[in-house]
Parts: sequence; structure tokens; C-alpha cells
Amino acid sequence: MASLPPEPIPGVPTASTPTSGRPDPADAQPLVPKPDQQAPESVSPTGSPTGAPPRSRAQSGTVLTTSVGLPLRDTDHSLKAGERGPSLLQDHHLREKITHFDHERIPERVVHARGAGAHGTFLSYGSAANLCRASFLAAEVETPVFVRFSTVLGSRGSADTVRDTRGFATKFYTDEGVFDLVGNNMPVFFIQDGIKFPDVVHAAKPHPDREIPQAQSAHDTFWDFVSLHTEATHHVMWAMSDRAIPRSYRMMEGFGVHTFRLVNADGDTALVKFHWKPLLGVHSLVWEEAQMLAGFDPDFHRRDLADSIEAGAFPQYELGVQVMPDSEDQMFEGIDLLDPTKIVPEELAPVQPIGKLTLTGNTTNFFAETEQIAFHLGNLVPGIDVTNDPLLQARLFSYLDTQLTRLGGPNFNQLPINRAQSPVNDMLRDGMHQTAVHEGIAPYQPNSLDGGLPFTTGTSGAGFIEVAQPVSGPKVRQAPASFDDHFSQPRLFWLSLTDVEKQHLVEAFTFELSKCYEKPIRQRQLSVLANVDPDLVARVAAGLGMPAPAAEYEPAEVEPSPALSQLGQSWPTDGRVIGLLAGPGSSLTDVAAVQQALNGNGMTCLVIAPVGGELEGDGVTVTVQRSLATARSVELDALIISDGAASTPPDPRLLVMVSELLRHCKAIVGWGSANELLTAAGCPPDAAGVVITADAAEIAEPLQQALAQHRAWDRIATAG
Ligand code: HDE
Repeated sequence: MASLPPEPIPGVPTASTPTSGRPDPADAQPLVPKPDQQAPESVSPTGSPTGAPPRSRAQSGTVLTTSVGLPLRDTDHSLKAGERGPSLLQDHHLREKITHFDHERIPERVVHARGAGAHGTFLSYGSAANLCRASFLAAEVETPVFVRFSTVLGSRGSADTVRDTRGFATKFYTDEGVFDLVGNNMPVFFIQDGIKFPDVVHAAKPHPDREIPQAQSAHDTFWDFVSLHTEATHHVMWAMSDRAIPRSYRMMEGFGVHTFRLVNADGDTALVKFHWKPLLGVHSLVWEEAQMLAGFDPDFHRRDLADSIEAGAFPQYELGVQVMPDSEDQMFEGIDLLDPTKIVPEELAPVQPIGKLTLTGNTTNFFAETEQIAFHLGNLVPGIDVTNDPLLQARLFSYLDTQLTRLGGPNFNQLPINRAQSPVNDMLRDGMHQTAVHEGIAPYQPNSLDGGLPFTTGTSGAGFIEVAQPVSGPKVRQAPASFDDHFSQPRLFWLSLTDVEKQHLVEAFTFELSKCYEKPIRQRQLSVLANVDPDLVARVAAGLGMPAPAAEYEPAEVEPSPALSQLGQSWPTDGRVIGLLAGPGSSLTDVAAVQQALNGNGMTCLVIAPVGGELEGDGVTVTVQRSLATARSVELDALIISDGAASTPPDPRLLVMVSELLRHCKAIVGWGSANELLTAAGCPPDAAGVVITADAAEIAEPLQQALAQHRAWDRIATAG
């Protein structure tokens, strides 16, 4: 045991350990990348492999230079007229350094500004090959991808765990060009027509006068908008549910939201909805925990993603499609497939798996990759086409347009992270930040001077073909009558949840509406909820201390969809974060054995002790990863209390930790004297998800069982 090296602390900043002295130029070595990092593929701006190592875009050499390679003798003193004199205009290094710094920031995304990204691969099962001719969906094809997860409302520096929809955007670098699947973790959207997007975003963003609240929907303008646009009700139900506070990006579903049209090699079409299913299951935080995390660790989701990739617990998701016939009316079982506020319940059209995404690499440089990536719904490949969903149609315009401001010109697809990994031969020329060096003199079509290049694919069948969908009708600013049903699916969602999930939803509505100053807005939203369900509105109204209004419409007859609930199954425990409490009285042999067993099982076990440094004894050294000054319960999925870990009386910070874990329904296991700490913290002896064993060897099984359920929800009483 003593010969094993102590377990590392996740998130170590660099590949090599620094020295405590001042670095000596004589020892200069080129920078070594961290093993968990990946970089954009080395292709030219026009998609040709360069053969250069991915690191060739990083800085080279060991000497400080200007941006054009002039070696510099000093960078701490500006050039002055005498030691105490003013700076000289001729100091090029000063001006270059300051000028570049002055322009380091670019506009953040107008929505989805806060995000985290990772590299990975998509392995196609081939099961969609009969539906779709896209080459990347043929059997066994592996396609490099980059995924960016995001919140919607907050600014770039806002907290990760706010109540919000999450973006789940994937760029597939296929051999037929880039395909972007730009989805969310909720399958429906607030509005049915993209022309309202600026309005809903203006309502949801902070109030323009004081610019508060940040990254929140709990304010008057948001609820004003959604109570006046009742088509938002379905998305609002999802946003008030546990889906809006995911435990991890690794544990949330993704949805394409709109209906897409797939085309196979014979030209047959089908309507589909895309789904990402996380292999770890769909899991959420509880609201108090999410709020605490926003303060204790605003980077919680970003850190979780990076740390798990670093630890080799690679996040995985299956891509699946719900397949519906491409009928003339584009309806399925009475559901309008062009209405993005509607789902197709999985019980009516099962999600058929077509491939698996594995995230294997962290970014080398956040700005170059996560910030500069530019998604666009119009990045399609042959075999995948759009439908007439009016939300989707507006997005086709927006995603290209927004990059012109954000990335400063029309050549954003030449940024390394956006480059296609297949041949690019466009006739787009020049513009700000052009990095391709185009050859030839005839960028027009047809031409005879450049040998006719580039040729279109014509009728060869290799190119992208828009499905020749017939269109007709008068020019109108109107929605179809089928878009008028705003309440049946919110009701379907409500009725599909378990009692605990319903309770959380009621609490979320109550919290958010309580934050609205204006009573008429609260009243109006209660009237909307009355049309969803009488029990729901009664419970929210009770929490607000207001009378529950009567429904305007008869509640719709709907069949619940069990697939919408997150609970009731067992899930893998990979990448779960476990705190292991140790103290001067603990057997370090046991502590080290437990930590190594958990880490070996794909979890991350953090040793928590009264102070930092190392614990030594029994011939064993254990690195302390969190001291009581830095450890908080919200970072953990479960706590293990080793025998002898707590002093008598226990440190008050431990009592806080245990009581938070209990409130948040997290597993607590321990051995030996662990009971004493639990009793001191007021833990009932029969609390669900709490197990104390006689010795260390017995804790693995109860811990595994508890974690597989995610949380011990039986601990809370529900009204249901
Ligand atoms: Fe977006 N959306 N959106 N959106 N969206 C953007 O594009 C927009 C919508 C989504 O990680 C912007 O590059 C309009 C639905 C994600 O970089 C912008 C409409 C869904 C991301 C934009 C919608 C999404 C964005 C901001 C209504 C789920 C982050 C910066 C017509 C299916 C992508 C940017 C990333 C980002 C416009 C509605 C998902 C302004 C006009 C529905 C995941 O172009």
C-alpha cells in the first residue's frame, strides 16, 4: 500500500510541476501539453490536411518575441526618456502589447454566452443508413466532433448552475462537410415563430434599466412575456422542472427540437426528431444546492466536464431519432410536427439509436475553441434537410448573421475550430481576416480561365439536394389553427412526473413567481397554470398566498408519457464525486484503500481532512484534496465518513456539511464511529440513503446502490 503514489487532485493546471524558485532560462524547455487536451485538427482554411502536428498553431521556441518574431530583451520596462521620464512613442513593444490587450475581448454571444466545450468522436451504428444518405451515418464511420454546452440567459462569466435551458450544440466534421446539430436539453421552445425571438430574449435577459437579475428567469419581464404568450407554457413547465438544473452536462439529454427531414439514397424521405441520451442517465441538482453552487463554484459544470475527461470518465451520449412518415400535412398522431412547442411522446414513436458520441478531449485554449466556435443550423450534409417549422426558418438566417458581429467578419469558418475537414472550394473571396490564399483568377461560375474550377456536382447525386417539397398559399402573417393548442402538452408533461418531480416543479413556480414584484403578473400566470392542471395551480397559488383562479378551458384528456420522468431506474456511477472524510484518528490504510477502489471504479474520491497537506501514518501517505476550509457538500454526490474522522465534539463545519447532504438527499456511508457525527448532526437513524457499516471493506456496495439511484428522494415528504 505504502508504495502506491498518492491519488492526484483533479484539475491540476499544467503537465509538469513548477519549481518554487524563479525559472531559469538555461533550463528552458518547450511547453508540454496536458494529456487530457486536444486541439482542432490541422487542416488548412480550405479543409486540406496539413500534416502538421496539432500543436503547430501554438507558440514556438522558448524566447519571448514580438508578434512578428523579434526576440525581446525586456518586457517589464517601457522605453522612457530617462529613468523618471515619460514613455516614448517609438516604443513599439509597449504599443503592440497594450494595443493587442485593448482588443482581446470580442462580443459575447447574444444568447448562450456562457459555455463549455470538448472534443470527441461520433461512431455511427449504421442503423440510420436506410433513412439517410449522409456518409457519416453509414455503419462504423467515425467522425470527429466538437460539442459546446451552454446556459442561455447569463453573460459569459455567469454561474453554471442557474435555472435555465442548456444548449447542446454539436459540430460534426464529416467527409461531406460540417454538420451542426444545434440543440437544447429541453425538447420544446418558448415560441412558435422565430420573429418573436428578440422579444422573448429581451424579456428573459436582465431588466434594461438596472441590468438585474443576471442569468435568471425569476423576474417580472420574463413572467410578463410568458403569461401573455401562452404558447410558452410547455417550455416554462420544463424550465421549472428539474431539467433546468442538471447535475452535470454529462447527465442531460439533448434535443434537436425541430422536426428535420431525412433523405435516403433512393430519395425517400422521413420526418425525424433528434435526441441525445446520456449513458449516465438524466440527473439534476436540487434548487438550494444549485443556488449554493452559484456562489461556491460558479464553474461547477465546466469543471465537472473537464475533470471527468481528465480522469478518463469520458462523457457518452447515444444519438437517436424518432421517425415519423413524411405525410402531406406533416402531422403525426394529431401532433403538428412543425410546431416546436410540441413533443412526440416516445411511447408513440420510440427513439431509435443511430450512433454514439464520446467526449475524449479538453480544449487546449478556451478562446480559440469554445469561444470561437460558430454553429449554424444551415450547416447540413446531403441527406439531412430542414422543414417549414417557422422557428427553424428564422434560425437559418440568425446563426450566420450573428457571427459577423461576434467574430468580426465573414471569414469565421476559417478559424481553426470551424474549418471543415473535407475539401472546401467556395467562391467566397477576400474580406476581413482572410487566411486562405486562393489561387486562380476566375472565382465565378462557369468560367473557362481556371479550367472551369470549381464545378458543381450537377445531377451526379453527390451534392446537397433540397427536397422538392411543394409550397403554395397566400402570403400571410398567420399561424395554422393547430398551433393554438397551448395547454394539452404542458398537462401531459405534468402528469408524467413522479411526486418528487411534481413537488420540485411546484416549488420552482412558487420561487420564481414570488420574485415578481407585480401581483397582476403573478395572477395572470396562475390563470395560465389553471389551464394546465387544477392541482398544480392550487399548490402554486397556496405558496404565493393567492387564490387559485378557475380554468378557462377543460383540462385536455392526455396519456402520460413515463419516458419524461427522470426517476425510477438504476444508472452507472462513473465520474461521481465522493468526499472521503478522514482525520487524525482514521486508519490511513483503510482510507487509501477506499480511495483507490473508488477511483479505480471510475469515480473521483476526494479526501477531506481538517487541514490541507498530507496525512501520514500506518506507513501510508494520503494527499488531502480538500481541507475543511475549502470543502463544501455541494461539490459532492456522496460522503464517506471513515472511522475516527471526526473529533469530539465535531468541527461545526462538519455538522453543516452533513446537514446539507441530508437536505439534498445525498448518500452518506461510513464505518466504525461514523454514527457519532451523524447523530451530532441530527440525522435520523433510519434516514434513507444513510448506511454505516462495521468496517471499511463493507461500504462499497451500499454506496454503489445509493449512487445508482442518484439521490435518496424518499427522504423528502411530498404532497402527491
Ligand atoms: Fe439559438 N441562437 N436561436 N436556439 N442557439 C444562438 O447563435 C436563435 C433556438 C441554440 O454553443 C445564437 O452563434 C434564434 C432553439 C444553441 O455556440 C443566435 C432562434 C434552439 C446556441 C441564435 C433560436 C437553440 C444558440 C447566439 C429562434 C434549440 C449556442 C450566438 C428563431 C433547438 C450555440 C450564436 C453555441 C445560439 C439565434 C432558437 C439552440 C443569435 C433567432 C429553438 C445551443 O444566432
